[in-house]
Amino acid sequence: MNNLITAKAHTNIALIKYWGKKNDELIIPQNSSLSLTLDAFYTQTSVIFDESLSNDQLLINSQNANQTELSKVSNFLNIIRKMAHIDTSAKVISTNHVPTAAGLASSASAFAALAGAASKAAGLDLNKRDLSRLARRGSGSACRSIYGGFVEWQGGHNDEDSFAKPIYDEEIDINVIALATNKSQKKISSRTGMKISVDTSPYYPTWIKVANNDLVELKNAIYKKDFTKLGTISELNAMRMHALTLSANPDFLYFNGDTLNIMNEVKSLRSNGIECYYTIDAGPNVKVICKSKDSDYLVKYFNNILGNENVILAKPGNGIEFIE
Ligand code: 2P0
Repeated sequence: MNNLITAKAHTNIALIKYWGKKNDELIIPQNSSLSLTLDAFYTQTSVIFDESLSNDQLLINSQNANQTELSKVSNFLNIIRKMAHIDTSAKVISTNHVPTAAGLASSASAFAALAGAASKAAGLDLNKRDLSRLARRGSGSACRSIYGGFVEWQGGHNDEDSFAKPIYDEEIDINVIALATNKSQKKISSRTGMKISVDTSPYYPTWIKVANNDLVELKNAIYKKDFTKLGTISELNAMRMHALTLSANPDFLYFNGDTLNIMNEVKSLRSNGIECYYTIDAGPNVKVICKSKDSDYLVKYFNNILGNENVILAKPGNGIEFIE
C-alpha cells in the first residue's frame, strides 16, 4: 500500500459484438464476444491509496472529473477495497491517448488500466484471468483489453466464469482504420442501447443464437488465417447487432449519413479488388478492416473523403502493461 502504481491498457474493437447483459450489476453478457486489441489507442492510469485523503480523487486528462465519472470510479474502487480489506481513499490520475477524432469509446482501455493499477496499488496480486474478471465489473468490453491481439470474452453465467482469454498468439495480417464521421449526432450510450434492445427487440433471442454461431465461424477463420472469412463474418455480425437497435421499441440508430456513405465506399472498394470490410460500434464512426498491404492506399483514400485528422491507422496491440 501507499505505492503509486501505473498501468497502460489499449482499447479493443469487437468483431463479434457484446450487446446485452444477463446480469446488470455483475456485467454478465448475454453472448460471448471476440475482439482485436488496437495499438493506436490506450489509457494510462496511476493510482495511489492514501490515508490522508477523505474521498477518492479522479483526474482525467489533467482535469477534475465530473460527479458521474467520479461515482463510477469510486464504485469500482469499492470492489477492490472489499477484496483487499481496506477502506482507504485513492487518487486516480488517468490519461486517454485516444484521439477524440477517432470516436472510439475509451471505457474499455480506461477500466482495464484502472483495474490493473488500482488492484496492484491496493496490494492485490491478481493473475490476468482475475484482472479480466475485475475489469469486466467496470465496463464489459474492458475485460477484453487485459490481453493483446485476438481476445474472446467467454460470456459465462456468473462472476467466476465470465472473463476474457487470448485465442491466438501468432501474427496475423490485419489492420484497422478508424474513421470518424460527423460527431454531432445525439449519443445513446452502449449501456442504455443494449438494455432497450434486450428488453424490446423481438429479434433478440435470434441474435444470441446467431452471435454464438458467428463466434465459432470467426474463430475458425482466425485459426485458418482466412482473411476473407474473417472480414465477411465481422461485417455481418456488426450489421446483425445494429438490426437490434432498428427493431427495438423505441427504435434508434447509431448511423448518420456519413456512416452510410462510408459503408457504400467500402463495398465499392471491395468490388474493385481492394479487400476491406467495415464494423461499427455504438456510434456513427466506422472501422475498416484490411490487410497491411492495402492500408496506405486506404488511408489516403479516406483522407480525401474525411480529412487526415479523421482517419487513424491501427494495428494489433498488446495487453495490459505496468509502467515502472
Ligand atoms: C463491444 N460495444 O463488444 C460492444 C459492441 C459497442 C458495440 O461499447 O455497459 O461500454 O460498460 O458493459 O463495454 C460495449 O459496451 O458497456 C460496447 P458496459 P461497454 O465492444
